[in-house]
Amino acid sequence: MFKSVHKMFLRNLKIHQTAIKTIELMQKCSFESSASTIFALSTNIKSSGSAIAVIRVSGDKTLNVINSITKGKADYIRSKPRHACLNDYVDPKTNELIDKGMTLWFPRPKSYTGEDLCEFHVHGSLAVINKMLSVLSDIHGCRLAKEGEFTRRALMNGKLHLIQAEGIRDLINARTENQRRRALGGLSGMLDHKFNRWREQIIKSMAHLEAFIDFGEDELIDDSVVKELSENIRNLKKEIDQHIANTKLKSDLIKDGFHVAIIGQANVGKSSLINKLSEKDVSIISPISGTTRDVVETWMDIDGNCVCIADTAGIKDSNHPHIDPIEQQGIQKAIQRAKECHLIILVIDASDVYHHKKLIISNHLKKIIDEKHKSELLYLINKIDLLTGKNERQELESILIANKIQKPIYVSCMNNEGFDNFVQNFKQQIEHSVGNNEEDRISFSNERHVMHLAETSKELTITMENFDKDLAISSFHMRQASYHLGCLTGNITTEHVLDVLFKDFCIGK
Ligand SMILES: Nc1nc2c(ncn2[C@@H]2O[C@H](COP(=O)(O)OP(=O)(O)OP(=O)(O)O)[C@@H](O)[C@H]2O)c(=O)[nH]1
Ligand SMILES: [Mg+2]
Repeated sequence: MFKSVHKMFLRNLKIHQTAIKTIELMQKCSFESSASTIFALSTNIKSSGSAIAVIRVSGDKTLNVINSITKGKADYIRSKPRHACLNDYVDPKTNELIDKGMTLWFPRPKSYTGEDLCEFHVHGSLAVINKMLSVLSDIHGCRLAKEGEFTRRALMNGKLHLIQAEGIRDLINARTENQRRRALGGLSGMLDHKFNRWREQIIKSMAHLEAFIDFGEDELIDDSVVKELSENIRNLKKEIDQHIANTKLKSDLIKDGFHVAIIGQANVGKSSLINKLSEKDVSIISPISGTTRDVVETWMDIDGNCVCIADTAGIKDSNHPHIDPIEQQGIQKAIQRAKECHLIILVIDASDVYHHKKLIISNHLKKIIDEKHKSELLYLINKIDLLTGKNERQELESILIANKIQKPIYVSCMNNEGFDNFVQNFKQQIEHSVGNNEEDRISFSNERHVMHLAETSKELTITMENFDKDLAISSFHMRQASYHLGCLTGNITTEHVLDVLFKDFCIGK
C-alpha cells in the first residue's frame, strides 16, 4: 500500500513536469509567432558622427527590405551571401538617394539570429542614420528592434545558450580587460558545460533512485545502490557549494569593481594620496585639519581591474574639541565606507607617530581595524620625508611594531619616496583578491547563476536528509535541483528570465 502511494506520488510529479514543459513550449511559440522583421542601429551614435554605422535587419522580410531600398538588387545580393556588395540606398517612396553603402547578406540559418539577416554599412552621420531608420520603419512588416531582440532571437533559434547570451551582454558592457576575459568565459561555453554536467549527474542519480523505488524490493536490487547515490549527491553538493564560495566574491569584484577606501586621522595626507594615485586633482589638499568632508570617489583601471578609490573625511572621535556637525556627518560616511569596502588603505602620519612616540588614533579607527580582516588592511605610513634625522626612521619602525602595525609601507606623497613600492603592493593585493587564473575565468558567475546554484544546493541538502527517511521525497527534491540547474543553463526558461536578461542589452544587439 505504502509503495503504491509512492508510485502515485512519482506519477503526479511526472505529470507536473510535463505540464511545465508544455507551458514553456507555448511561451516559446507565442514569442515566435509574434516575430516580425526587425531592424536597429548596431553601432554607437556620436553627435559628431562616425566613419561607419551598421544597421541590422533580421526576419522573413529581410530580402524585401533589401529590394525596397536598393532599387531591386535583392536577387543579386541574394546570390552573394556573406559578400560585401556596394549599393545605392534610396527612399523607396521618392527614389531619392540616401547614401552609398555596403550590404552584407546572411541567409538563415547561418546568421547571428538564425533568421535571414542583413547589415547595411552606411556613413555614420546622424542625418544618414536617421533617414535610413525612418525609411526602414515605413516598410510594411518591419519594426524597430527592442533591447537585445537580435540576441533573443538567436537564443530562441538555438544559435546560443542562455549563458552564452549572458556572456555577450557582459562582453558588451565590459569596461576593463578583466571583465572582458570573464565575459569570454561565459561565451566560450565552458560554464555551460560545467552546469550541464551537474544536471546530467542529478538526472542520472534520479533515474537510478526511481528505479530502486519502483523495483527495489521485487527485483532485489541491492541497498548499496542508495548508499552510492547518497555519496554521489554529497560530492556533487560539495562541488556546487565550492563553486558558489569561490566565485561569488570574485564575480562581484569583477562586475561591480574593487572598492578601496582611504581612511585615517585628519591631515595625514589621504587626499594627497588619492590625487597622486589617480594622477588627477580629485580632492582638495590643505594643511587645515578636516578639509575633506564627504566621500570623494575616482575610478581607475588597474591592470585590467575596475577599481573605485574613495577619499574620506579624517576620522575623529565625537568628543574631539574641533568638530562641527558637517564634519561629523562626513566621519559617519567614512566609517560606513570603511565597513563596506574590499580594502582599506589606512594612512598614518609618520612625523606624528615619531613626535608623540606612540600611535594616536581615534576609537572609531581602532574599531574599524579590529573589525576588518588583516588581509583587507594596508598600512601606509606617509610623510616619511619629514623624518630625516639619524635613527628617526628606526625609532618610528619600533613604535609601529610595538603598536602591532603589520607590514607598514613607508611613503612620501610629497617627494615620491617609496611610492613605486606602495603601488606594487597595492596591485598585488588587488590581483590576489580578484583572482585572474583560468579556473577563476571559468567560474565567472552572475547573481542569477548564484541564485540557482544556491537553490540547487538547498534541494540537494533536503535530498540527502531524506535518504534514510523517505526516498520519494529525496527523488522529488532531486527533480527540483535539476529544475534549478535547467533554469540556469536555459534548458528551462521563462519569459521573465529573458526579459530581465535582455533589458540590459543595447537595442542593436
Ligand atoms: N611633508 C609632507 N607633507 C604632506 C605629505 N602628504 C601630504 N602632506 C601635506 O599634509 C597636509 C594635509 O594633506 P591632505 O592630503 O589634505 O590630508 P588629508 O588627510 O586629506 O586631510 P583631511 O581631509 O583634513 O582629513 C597638506 O598640507 C599636504 O601638503 C607628505 O608626504 N609629506
Ligand atoms: Mg582630505
